[in-house]
Amino acid sequence: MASAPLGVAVIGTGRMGADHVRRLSTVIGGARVAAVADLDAERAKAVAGPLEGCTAHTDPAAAMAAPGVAAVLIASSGPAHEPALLEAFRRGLPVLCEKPLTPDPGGALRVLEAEARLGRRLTQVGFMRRYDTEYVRLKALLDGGSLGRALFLHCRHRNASSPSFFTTEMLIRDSVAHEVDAARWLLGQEVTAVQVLRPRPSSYAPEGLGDPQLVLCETSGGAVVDVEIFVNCGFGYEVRCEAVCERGSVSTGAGAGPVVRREGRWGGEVPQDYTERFADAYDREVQAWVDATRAGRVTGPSTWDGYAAAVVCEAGVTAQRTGGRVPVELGLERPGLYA
Ligand code: ISE
Repeated sequence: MASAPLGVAVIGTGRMGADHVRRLSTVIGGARVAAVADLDAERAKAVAGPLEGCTAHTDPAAAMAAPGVAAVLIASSGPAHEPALLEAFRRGLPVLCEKPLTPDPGGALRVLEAEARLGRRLTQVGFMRRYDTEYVRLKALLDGGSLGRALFLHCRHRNASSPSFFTTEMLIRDSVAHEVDAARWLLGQEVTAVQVLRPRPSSYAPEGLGDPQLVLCETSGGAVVDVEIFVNCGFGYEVRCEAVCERGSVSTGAGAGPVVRREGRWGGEVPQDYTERFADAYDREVQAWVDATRAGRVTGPSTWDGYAAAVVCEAGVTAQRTGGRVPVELGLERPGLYA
């Protein structure tokens, strides 16, 4: 493995991008932030300022061209991912791209085709649940076979509140995208159909936001996945998954924090957001990317996984609108590059 730290250009310095800059600079080993880009020049400068040798840009391409950059971490908003990915491919730079790969299947397909033309993988998609200790154990138990075949995944995905720009479609494309990837990965199956049930929105949901919803997915191996998505639950951040199998069940996300007994009551804390709940998973994800990149490899969730998630989410958005059961057509076989 090369000894020089990997110089990373971080594209997007909002909440997730800034958290990854902190992680690359102070938590994990073998990397440094060589450049950052953000449409907000002041924000980019503020993030780059304390970091030695880090330049600030408003143009992602300029950040990728900056001295010392050997890899790219894309953490800008979903619609900005496609041009940034294509630019990284043009420069032959390995990429860690936050989810969603792109918000729409058309964009994901163009990215897939561009990577296929290169004939090698350059992209790891930021589905960080695959690096969460409990999810990793859940997968090992399912793969081990002692519980038999998985029949159901019961998932709950709750955010304390949603940002002001959040739309009803984003409940699927931005939030449930995680469960779509987790289900495909945990079960080793594709999602074949989606339905969405929409209760009367919570009176605490922002005007016009259809929150919460229940998303039902059928899979190629005959399992059913149900996802409660509730992005203004008020009390905190909660992600749970229970796999019900033929001979037992496994559940994750119950919260194993310290339990306090005081004045006749007992209780603990609920994390308030994903950067807190999945902090360890993000650390492992980014460390795995840096290690693989320095060793000249690309691992983890691929462009194919990002494409498949985008196609399932598109079906989910159609199901939101129509109220019907929407079959999922991936439209192409998994290319050999992603075997
Ligand atoms: C956000 O973008 C994430 O990725 C979080 O994990 C998810 O819980 C949240 O709903 C999304 O908006």
